[in-house]
Amino acid sequence: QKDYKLWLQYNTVANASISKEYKDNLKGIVVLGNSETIKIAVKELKTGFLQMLGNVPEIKLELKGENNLIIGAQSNLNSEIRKELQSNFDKINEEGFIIKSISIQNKKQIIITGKKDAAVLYGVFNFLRIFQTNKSVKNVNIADSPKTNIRILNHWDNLDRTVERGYAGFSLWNWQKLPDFIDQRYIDYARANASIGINGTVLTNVNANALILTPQYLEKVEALANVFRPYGIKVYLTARFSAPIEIGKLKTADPKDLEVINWWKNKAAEIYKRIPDFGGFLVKANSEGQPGPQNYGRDHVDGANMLADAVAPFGGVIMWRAFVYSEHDANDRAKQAYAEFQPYDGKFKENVIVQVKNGAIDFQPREPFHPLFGAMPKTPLMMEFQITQEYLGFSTHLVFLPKLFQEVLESDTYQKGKGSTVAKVIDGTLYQNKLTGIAGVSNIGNDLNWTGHPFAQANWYGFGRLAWNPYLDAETIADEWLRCTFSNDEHFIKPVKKMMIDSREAVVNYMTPFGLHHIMDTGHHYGPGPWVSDLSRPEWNPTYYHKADKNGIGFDRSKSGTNAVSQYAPEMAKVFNNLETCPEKDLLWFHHVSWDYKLKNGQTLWNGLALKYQEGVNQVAEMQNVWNNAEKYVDIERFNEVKMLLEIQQKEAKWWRDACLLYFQQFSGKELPSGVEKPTQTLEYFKSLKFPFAPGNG
Ligand code: BDP
Repeated sequence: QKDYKLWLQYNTVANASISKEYKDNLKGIVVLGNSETIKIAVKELKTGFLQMLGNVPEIKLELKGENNLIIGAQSNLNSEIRKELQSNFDKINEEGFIIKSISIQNKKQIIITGKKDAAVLYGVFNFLRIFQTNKSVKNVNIADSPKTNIRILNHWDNLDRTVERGYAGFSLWNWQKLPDFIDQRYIDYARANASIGINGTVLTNVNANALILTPQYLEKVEALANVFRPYGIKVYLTARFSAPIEIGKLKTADPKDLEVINWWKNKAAEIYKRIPDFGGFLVKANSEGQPGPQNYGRDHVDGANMLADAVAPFGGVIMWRAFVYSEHDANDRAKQAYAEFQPYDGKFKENVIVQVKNGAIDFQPREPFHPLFGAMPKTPLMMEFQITQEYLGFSTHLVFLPKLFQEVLESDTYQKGKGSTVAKVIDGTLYQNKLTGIAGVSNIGNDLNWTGHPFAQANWYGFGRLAWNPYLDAETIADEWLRCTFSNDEHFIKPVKKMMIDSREAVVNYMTPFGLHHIMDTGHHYGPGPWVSDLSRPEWNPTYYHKADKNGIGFDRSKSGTNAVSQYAPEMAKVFNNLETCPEKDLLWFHHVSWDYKLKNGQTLWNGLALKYQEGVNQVAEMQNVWNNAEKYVDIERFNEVKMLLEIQQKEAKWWRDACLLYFQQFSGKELPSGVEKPTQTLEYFKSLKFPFAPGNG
């Protein structure tokens, strides 16, 4: 099944001259070193050569002859090669790799190396990508290092194998059969991650279960860690703050209590005894009902630092989430994480990194960047993106997320003057942080194709590539992914790449144009629910976010409103605060705007809004066109899958348009402008739709 192979299809190189070039330049493979990781690298090369070129070059254990591919870590190279590559080694970090044409004793060779074996493996995957994308290997000269330390997937997987916000089946982790049964899936998962440079995985849900920290489960975690290790992937777990009570039989989980402190120290020692390279803990505390230090009158710093002390002797880290909003202050949820965390700047221990979602609310189709980025110069901040499409049509809608990720990473915070982009906060260059990272909430499950939608694989891929290099652009990523996953034919690449790039704006248009947000239906977040107003906490209700009334629509976060703009650097605060300068894409995020407000193109807001919803629908129709024309370049199974999914997406884009416009029309009292199709159902009908078994509801 092609779907299962992800971007590692290794299709035959169709272009004869390129294929010949590869064969001429690569007649043997010289393997230096014999670790598990190097064995994996060799196996990968064999598979790649066989599938793409039809034969495997001779494998040699020492350097003989010319036109070899040499693979091995720096310490295994002979002194001549080491000397030759010294300046390249100076440029890379511990995980970086070198792929280079070199001449040794007048003999031409290509070498793949790095400072450790895992880096060599990264080099091998990157080298195979050269074949996959049909690029030349003549005079190849690449030295590339990841720009962040922790490149990690967050699995919101429960121990019963349900996946919170998971739309690709059940959890990969078969806890019942572990540790004795090693599913091939674990190996294939590790391989796929290594191929894009992901080096960590949090196995369990942020809404944590303390049982994972019991010996019965740690044994299973250890088995997974053993599988992932040779691929350069560390295992992390979520730590339930009340675990000392729940599984430790203590009376409290107060982070200042000596018994509690010791309990965590012992727990850490127990874990590291099994898993010496255990990564550390991810913690959701005092957020949405999760226990935390505040239950004991302590704060986030007390909680995080206590855990940090427990894992520090073993080199572990604590990823402490800043996703907090209190039910006692519903004035503006967007302000709360900043209000609570910013004052803690400089107070966390060295091995704590604060994990911040890309926007201040919650993984919406579009949000302005989170105001915490750049605002905590003395604290390492890590990005949390959501790869699973909780608010973007689940794994049913084709949305290429790297476009969203790039928009966030490129945003200028101005916190240290112009050019203080979010990417520079994340890679540590803005404030010289040593600990850096990017997390992606995984979209992976046990569906045959891993991610539910064949194109959702591109979001896993793109996340990994951006975690490695947050400055990559989405087009480059789409281009690579398409070539590796489907075909190198330009007639296919060009239109389908454009379709992917445009897909992000399409979903914004048909769901939440002009900065609207959180108007999805209750609980499961599938489909429109702008009318929902009966949830127990005000800030869970769509009506809280759009605030539509007869005067207009939007959340006033300007100085005359909740003043959330003041959490940004003065330059950005000014831009967002002023109706004239606020980017129209964020208009209703920051302003309550009258229905008659004139947009830049001269339309009224009401007409503009309606036309945007229509544009989103039209864009999906165009995506269908593009895909139908791609039929001859794609295998029938994947072609049909995507075709059917796009048909659903088209239906649902119309559903979004009609439901939202009918609902908002009650307030605007205006006709739909020409160019917008008339709804075929009533508002009552849309309100009556219920989805009791929507997936991912935890
Ligand atoms: C929200 C999800 C919820 C998560 C929460 C979180 O609806 O399932 O537990 O975020 O990130 O987006 O903690």
